[in-house]
Amino acid sequence: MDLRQGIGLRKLGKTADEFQQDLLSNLFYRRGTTVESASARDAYETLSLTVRDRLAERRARTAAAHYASNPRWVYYLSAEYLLGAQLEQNLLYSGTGDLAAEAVKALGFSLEDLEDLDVEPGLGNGGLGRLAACLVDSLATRDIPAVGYGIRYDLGIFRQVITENGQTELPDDWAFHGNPWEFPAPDDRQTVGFYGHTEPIPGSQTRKIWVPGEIVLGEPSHMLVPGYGTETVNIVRLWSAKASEASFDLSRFSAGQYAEAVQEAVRAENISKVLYPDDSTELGRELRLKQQYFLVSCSLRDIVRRFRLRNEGWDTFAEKTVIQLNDTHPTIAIPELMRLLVDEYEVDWDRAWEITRKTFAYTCHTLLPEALETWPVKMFERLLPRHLEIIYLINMLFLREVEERFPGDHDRLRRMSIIGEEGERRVRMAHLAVVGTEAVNGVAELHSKLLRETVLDDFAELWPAKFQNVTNGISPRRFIKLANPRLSDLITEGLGDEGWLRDLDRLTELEYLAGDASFTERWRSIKRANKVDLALGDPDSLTDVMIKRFHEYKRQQLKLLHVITLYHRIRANPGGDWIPRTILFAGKAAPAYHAAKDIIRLIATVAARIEADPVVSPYLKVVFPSNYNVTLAERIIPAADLSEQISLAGKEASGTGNMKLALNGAITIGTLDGANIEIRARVGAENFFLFGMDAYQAAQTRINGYDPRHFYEHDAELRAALDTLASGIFGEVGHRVAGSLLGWDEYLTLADYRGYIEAQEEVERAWREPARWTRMSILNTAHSGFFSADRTISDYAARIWRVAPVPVPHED
Ligand code: NBG
Repeated sequence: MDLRQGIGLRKLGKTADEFQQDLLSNLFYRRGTTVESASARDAYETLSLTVRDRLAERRARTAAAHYASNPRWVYYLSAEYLLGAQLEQNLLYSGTGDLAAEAVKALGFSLEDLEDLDVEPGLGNGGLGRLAACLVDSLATRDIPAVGYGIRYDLGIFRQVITENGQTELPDDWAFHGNPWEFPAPDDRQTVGFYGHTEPIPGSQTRKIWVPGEIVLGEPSHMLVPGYGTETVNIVRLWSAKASEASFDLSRFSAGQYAEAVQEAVRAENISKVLYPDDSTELGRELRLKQQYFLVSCSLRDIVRRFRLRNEGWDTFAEKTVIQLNDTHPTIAIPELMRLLVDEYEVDWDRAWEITRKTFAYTCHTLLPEALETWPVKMFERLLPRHLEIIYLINMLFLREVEERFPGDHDRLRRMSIIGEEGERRVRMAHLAVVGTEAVNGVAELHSKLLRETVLDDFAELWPAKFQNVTNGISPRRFIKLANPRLSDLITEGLGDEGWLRDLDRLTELEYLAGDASFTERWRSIKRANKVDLALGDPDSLTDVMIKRFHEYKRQQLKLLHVITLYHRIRANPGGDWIPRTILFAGKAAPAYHAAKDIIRLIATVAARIEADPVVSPYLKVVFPSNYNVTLAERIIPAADLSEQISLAGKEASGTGNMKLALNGAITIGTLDGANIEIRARVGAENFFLFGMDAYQAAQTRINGYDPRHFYEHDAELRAALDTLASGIFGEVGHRVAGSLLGWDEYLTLADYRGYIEAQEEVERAWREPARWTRMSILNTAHSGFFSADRTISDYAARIWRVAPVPVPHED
C-alpha cells in the first residue's frame, strides 16, 4: 500500500543521493536558505524535517491501517512525558542514520554537531514521565493502536545549575528555537470551561447544565512516536492553552492599558505555561488542578471525536476504548466522562457509569501518603462545580455498595469515602480512581502487594480481582542501543544479530559468553572507554553512581554518610590500599523542597572539600554534574560500575534507573525495595549487593520506636561521620542535615548505615577481582531482558487492556 500513489506524490528515496536531494530541497524550500549561508541551526532543522518526512509517510500508513481496522484503542493520559532527544532516536527508528551522516557533510556539518542542537522536551519530573515515554515507544513497537495525551508546557522541568551553594533553577524554554518534531493540528482545537455554576434541568434528577465562567481553548500538536523494527508510527498529542479572541480587550489597549488589555489572555495561557507550577500557594494549587482538567477535557473530547469517526452511539465505546490514567493527575477524566455522557449526550446515569468504569484503568506510582493527591472540596466547587456534584453522586452510590457488603461498618465508610472529612473536606483522587476504573495496578511486585495490604487495603478487600501488578520497564533502544553503542555492538556480535533489541530476553544467551576470555576483556574495555567519554573522573576508578530525583526517601543522605566514612578512613590511613572511587550524584530537587536542596548543597560542599584535600583526593572524587535529564542519563549510565538503589524499603514504588543501569552492566547495591527485588531475583543474589531492612522490618522498626541516637551511640564510625557534619566544617547545612538524621527521620537512615557500609566493603572485595566483577557485570546485562518496556506493554495488553496488535503493511 502506498498512500502517495493516489495523490501522485513521489516516494522518498532510500539512497544517499536521494536523501541528500531531499535535505537540500528542505533547506531551500522549507528553511528558505542555501548551502552557502546555512547555519548549524539551519542544518539541524532541515535534517530533522527530512527525517520527519520519512516517519510522516509511515504515520500516514499507520493511520490508514488503524482506520480500516476500527480497533480497540489505548489512550494513555499522562501529565508528564520525558521523551528525550528526538533526532538520534528518529534516525535510528527510520534507519536513516548513515544517509544523514553523509548528507549533512555536504552542508559542512557533522551529525554530532547537529545532535548538540537537539533540545530534549523536558515535559516531566522523573521516573513517572520517563516511564510514559518508554511505554509509548513500546506501544508503537508492539503495533498497538495508541495515542498518548499530555500537556505541551511552554517551560519544562527547570534547568538546574549546581554550585557550591547548591541548586539554582532557571527556566527551561525548550522550544525557544521552535520544535521541528511536532505537527500543529489547529483543526482539532477544543474548548474547555472552568468555574461558573450549574442549573437543574426540569424533570431530570441526574442531568444538569454547567454554565462555565471562563473559557479556554486547547490547541493540539503531536509528536511522532515510531515503533522500532516495525512500520507503526503512533503519536503523542500535547495540548497548549490559548486564549480566545474575545479575551483580548481592544478598548483597554487603545486606552494605553496594555497590561490590563491582555490580562485575561495571559491568565488563560498560563495553564500550559509551566510543568507543575509551584504549589506552595493557593493560586499555584488551583493552577495545577486547572492543568489537570485542561488535559482531561481536551483529551476526552478528542477521544470521543476519534471514536465517532468509525462508530455510532455508545454501545461499543467501552469495547473500542481503554483509557489508562497515569497516576492520579488525570483522574478528573472519570467525572468528566460521566458529565459528557449524562449531561451532553443524555445517556442515563447507570449506563454511563457502566461505560465509564469499563473504559478506565488506573496505575498508581507511589506509596508515599503525601503523594496521594487530594483537593479541597472548596476549590473543586469553585473551579469545577459540576464535577463536584458528579463526584458526590458517584460517592453516594459507592458508599451504598460498601454498606451493603459491610453493614454497619461506619469506620470503613469513613476510610473509603471519596471525600475525606478529617479537617478541611477534600476529594481523594486515588479513591475516585479506584472506584471509577476496571483495573488498578502497581508498578512492581512489592509495590502492588503493599498497595493491596496498606494504602488501598479496604478497596482490595472489596474488589480483589481489580488489583494487579505490572512491573515497569524501559526502552532498550534508547537506554542501550543509543546510549551505549559500543556495548550494543558487542552484544550484537555475540548474539549474531540485532533481534535482541525487539526481544530483550535473548540477552540470556550472553551467559555463555561470560566465561569467554576475549569477550570479557572487550566488555571491560568498553566500560572503560565509556568512562573516558563521560570524562568526569579517572576511568580506572570504580564509578559509583546515584542518579535520580533528590528525595529523603531515596536516601542520598545515606550515600553521603558513606562518602564521609571513606573520607575519614583514608585520612586515618593515607598509605592504605584504597580503591579509587568516583562517586557521581546527579538529580534535581523540587524547588520548594528545602530538605532535599540542603542535601544537594551539602554534597557540593563535601565534593569541594575532598577535591582540595591532597590526602584523600587521589582516592576519592565526588562529582555532581548539573541538570540531570534524559540526555545526561544516556551518557552516565553506560559508564557506571555501581548502581546505588538505597531507598528505605517500602518507599520506592519501582525505580526504572535501576533497570537501565543493570542493563548496561552496572551492579546494584540496594535494598529490598521496588523493582530491586525483581532485579536481584533475575540477575542472581551473588550478582547484587544487598543490605538493609526489608519493608516489613522497616514498618516494625517504626512501630517499635526508631531511635537514631541508639545507632549514633553504638557505632563509632557513624558517630564520627555525624559529628563531622555537625561540627560545621561543611557549613551550616551540614549541621542541619546531621540534626535531621538524628531527629525524627522517617526514612530510618541510621538504622541501615552499618549494613550499607558492610555491603560497600563487599563491593570493594569484588572490585579487587576484575574477572569476578566483569562476570557479575555481564550477568546483570544477560538477565535484564525482563525489564524491557516491550514486556511491560505485553503485560498491560494481555491483562489490563485486552488489546491486540494491528500490524501496518509495508510500503508497496
Ligand atoms: C514514580 C516512583 C518510581 C517509579 C515511577 C514510575 C511518581 C509519583 N512515582 O519508583 O517514585 O519508578 O513512578 O512508575 O513519580
